[in-house]
Amino acid sequence: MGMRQEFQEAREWVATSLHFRSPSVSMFETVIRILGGLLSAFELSKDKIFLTKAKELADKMMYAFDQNPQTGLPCTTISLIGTTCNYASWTGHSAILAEFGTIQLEFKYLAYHTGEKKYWDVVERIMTLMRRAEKPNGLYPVFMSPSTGTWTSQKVTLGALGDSFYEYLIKQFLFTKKKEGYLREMFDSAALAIAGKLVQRSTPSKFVYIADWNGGSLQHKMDHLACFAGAMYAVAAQDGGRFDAEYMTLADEIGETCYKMYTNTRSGLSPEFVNFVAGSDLVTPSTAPYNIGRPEAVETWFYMWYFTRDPKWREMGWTVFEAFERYAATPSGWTALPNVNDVNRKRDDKMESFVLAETVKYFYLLFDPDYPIKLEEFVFNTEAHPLRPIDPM
Ligand code: DMJ
Repeated sequence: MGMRQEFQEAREWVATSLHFRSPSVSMFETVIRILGGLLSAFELSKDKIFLTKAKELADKMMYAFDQNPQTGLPCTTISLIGTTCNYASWTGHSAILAEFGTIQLEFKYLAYHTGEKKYWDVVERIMTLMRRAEKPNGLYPVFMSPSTGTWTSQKVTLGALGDSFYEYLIKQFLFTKKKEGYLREMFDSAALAIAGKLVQRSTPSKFVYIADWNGGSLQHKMDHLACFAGAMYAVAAQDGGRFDAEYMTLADEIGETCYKMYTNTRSGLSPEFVNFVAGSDLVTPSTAPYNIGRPEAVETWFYMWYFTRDPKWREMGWTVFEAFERYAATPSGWTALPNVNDVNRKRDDKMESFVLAETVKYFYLLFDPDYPIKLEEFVFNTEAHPLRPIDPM
């Protein structure tokens, strides 16, 4: 963005004042946001301080992979000043698919650039576990026992708890320069299972959505989180492969539905999820009417614009950008709305870090004519931190 002076100031802060001292953090969030951010800053600046700090952080997390010798699945909550390691009680002390399956790009990149294969091995072991795991209906349930490696739930979702595992199958394949065919195969078979089992159409308008599966039946709802799937299918459709046309059609339809999630409300901002009710298309739920500036819809519109240059994606993006500016903007950032249909409600006094890392970045890229970041040259981690592909180790 040309913000070189701001970057230098941030660089000095990282060099002198960034310390990793939290006694309790989410392993996954720390990897995708902090480790991923440091590695991407290294990628784009080539300044070694970012790699050094990334290694310092990763070294404080490595013990999390040693707690369950049979599976190597890392704990979900860890300490950066000790070796406390926990799995959340609300999951029945299970490991979470979207968490242990969305740390691979970061650890592999660190391994490659430090030459230390141990960072590669800890996350590749998880991929081997997934490759061999039983896949009900060709899909991956959201919880796994870290001690035995068996699934502890039957729920399957492209929303919370499942989402970015699927994204990292195709992104890992691209990230290692398409040299690891097993990742493409794992992605294609999961992507086709999603299309066959979870993809539904609403009535009366026939909007495409991705339902959840609870082990016995479909739940006709779609998290805003699941809107990333449009970008995922689009990125997977660029290889001249067998399923490119189907993937692009699905990506287009998901991008359209996710736009409806915004235009369907009074503020023009999407709720956290929508229910699909027969005869009424999509309905904002009373249990989650809030918007916290999530990025997944604009992520899909950006990828679709990049690959198709269809102006409709920019038009959608602009409409939603204006809604954010109108209802979420404050003098210091975009804040959260507790109810997207009640714009007079007092707004929350906080902004998630993904608003700048992802949402605003995707808006910027959607309208940037110069494309400094080319999707042919970079793979974005799930927090939108660009990394250049590496050779497998
Ligand atoms: C982000 O932190 C990442 O995109 C993650 O994969 C899922 N959720 C948030 C934003 O909604």
